[in-house]
Amino acid sequence: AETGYDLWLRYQPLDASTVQRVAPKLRYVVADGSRPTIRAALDELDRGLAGLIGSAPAHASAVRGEGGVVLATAGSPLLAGMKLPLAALGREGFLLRTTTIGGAKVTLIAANSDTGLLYGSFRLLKLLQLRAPIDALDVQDAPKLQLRVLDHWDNLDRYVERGYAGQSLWDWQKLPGYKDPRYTDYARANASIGINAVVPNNVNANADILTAPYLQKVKALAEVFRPYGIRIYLTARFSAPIEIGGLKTADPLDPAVRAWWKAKADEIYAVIPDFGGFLVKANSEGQPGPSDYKRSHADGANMLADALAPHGGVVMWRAFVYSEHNDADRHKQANDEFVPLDGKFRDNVLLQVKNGAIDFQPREPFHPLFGAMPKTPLMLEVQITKEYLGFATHLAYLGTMWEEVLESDTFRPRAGSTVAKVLETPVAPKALTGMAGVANIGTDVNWSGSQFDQANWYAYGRLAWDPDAKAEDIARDWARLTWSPDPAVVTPIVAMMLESREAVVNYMTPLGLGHVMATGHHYGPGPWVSDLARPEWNPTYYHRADADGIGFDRTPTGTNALGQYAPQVAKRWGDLKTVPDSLLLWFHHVPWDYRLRSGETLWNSLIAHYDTGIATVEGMQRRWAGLEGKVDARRWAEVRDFLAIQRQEAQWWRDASIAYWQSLSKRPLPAGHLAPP
Ligand code: GCW
Repeated sequence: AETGYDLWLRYQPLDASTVQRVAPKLRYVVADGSRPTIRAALDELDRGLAGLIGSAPAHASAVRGEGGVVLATAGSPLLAGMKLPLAALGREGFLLRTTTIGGAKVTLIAANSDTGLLYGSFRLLKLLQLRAPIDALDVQDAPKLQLRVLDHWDNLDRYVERGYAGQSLWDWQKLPGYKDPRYTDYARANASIGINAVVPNNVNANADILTAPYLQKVKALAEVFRPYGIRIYLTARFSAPIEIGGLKTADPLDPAVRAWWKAKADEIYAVIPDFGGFLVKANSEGQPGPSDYKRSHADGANMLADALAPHGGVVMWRAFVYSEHNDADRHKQANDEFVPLDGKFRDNVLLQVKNGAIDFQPREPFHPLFGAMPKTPLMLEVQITKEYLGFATHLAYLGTMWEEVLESDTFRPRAGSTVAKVLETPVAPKALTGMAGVANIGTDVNWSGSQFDQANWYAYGRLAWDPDAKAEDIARDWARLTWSPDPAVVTPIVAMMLESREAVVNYMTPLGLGHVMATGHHYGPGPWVSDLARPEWNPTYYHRADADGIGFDRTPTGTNALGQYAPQVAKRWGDLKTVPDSLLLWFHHVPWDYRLRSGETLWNSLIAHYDTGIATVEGMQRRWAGLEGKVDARRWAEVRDFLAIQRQEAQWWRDASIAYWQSLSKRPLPAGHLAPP
């Protein structure tokens, strides 16, 4: 039965005529299977071709006529005499070419590293899954970012913070003795989309992960991941020297603390020689950090960076920092904190910045730090798990959301400097680049809690590889790989995916609203909540609605968070004549009767957006109903039921939100507003 376990690597049999066409070209593979990563590539080619064309290829040590797939790294005698543009591919790129070796027409996969060959093998299989012709291949590809990271917010007791797909995959109790084969399937899935770094534990960190027994368990995971080109990183709890080191302080300038971290790094590298480094959440939401000792974030990050540097490790230091002791608009706090530190971090530190300044809302403007720290490598952090977008039950394809951020023009240093360009352009010749995604993966059979949430894992990998990729192309590939190559299936699925995120925005946070979710779980509506201990956790802090109007004035008459953006951005978003409706209430406080550029009043438009959100979900239900019998029954029924939940809860969002707004605005519901059934 279809469960979704195979993700986008289903390798379903090709139809007979396609098999006729491609099978003779893929009869044997020439590769050095004694190298672990090439072994992984061979295993995948065996598995994929067995599924797709009905038989695994033979393994050969030399070209022996037509029908060969040849895997070769730079310098291999197999490539003698060929002029290949390998230099342009970097360490992880690959090329895929139909060419002639020893007089025989073969399919060549060439790269500078074994990982490149693995990526090329996955690409060949993907082309076959997509029924693309493989007779005259000439593909060349390389990732645009160096670190393509999955961050798991998994606790050591297997509870996943903001996880909606079951327990943590990592069964620490059975590690290191038992390496669940699922870890290998996880690594395969990641490698197939180019993810090359994994942080298995939560940023709200438990220092125990850094103790000797846990390092043995981490080592076992690293051994599974290594052949797949994936390095393991760990979150470092800033107070670890006190908690597991027996020191009295964790002050980053204290010599004993520095020595402790250095010794800890040496210990980790003795166990895991290719350990990647640390991810750190410090002085945020109660986590310990350098500010506890009146030291800067640079002091904290640099101490860890110095401990890792001799081993080639890096520090990913999170910019998600705000404090209840700071009266400034939360939107401004990270910039206030970090911009003055530009240029003060070691070369092996990256600053990891969420896509928006608040917190993974259904829509946020891009974070003003992008473009504002020209001397500091910045990573984008996105949330694949849908904490604020309806968990796993609401269908929301996030490719379009991330594309919106990546395409945003920061105007820094110049027009056209999109967030994608900021990420892709190293701040110095050898500087680090990267992107991180908070994983949506757990022990559920379908990995991600729903069939469609697999698309978000997939899209994240594709965008981390190429931040300029198009969300629609990614959705189409995913739909074809995951559901069916039949255009009658692909077209409606892609349409659903492309409209889905805006539907969520419409029924949860229309017109630039944000952070109006109920407290704690963040699943349902709670715009009325105003009594939480920390003011910046209250929805009322964000929407500022009262009898007169609604919205957060972040222009110069308000908090002027807009002043943290480039002047071109501040001007456009700060002016009511030019701010897009989609960000109106994020930056402006306006009266309920304010006229939008469409001529509609804000009040009527607000109601219309909620209605549109529900209508879009109903449209998705209709599209899905049309696919009954065209996709397997089990996955189809699951999606149908989830859409029904989403429809019901979209209405919950609308009705609860409107009832609350109406208690303030005292405006009548406009004619034509969808009445509750
Ligand atoms: O989105 C918020 C979440 C917290 C999370 C925090 C963070 C890991 O509500 O659960 O903690 O962000 O990103 O650190």
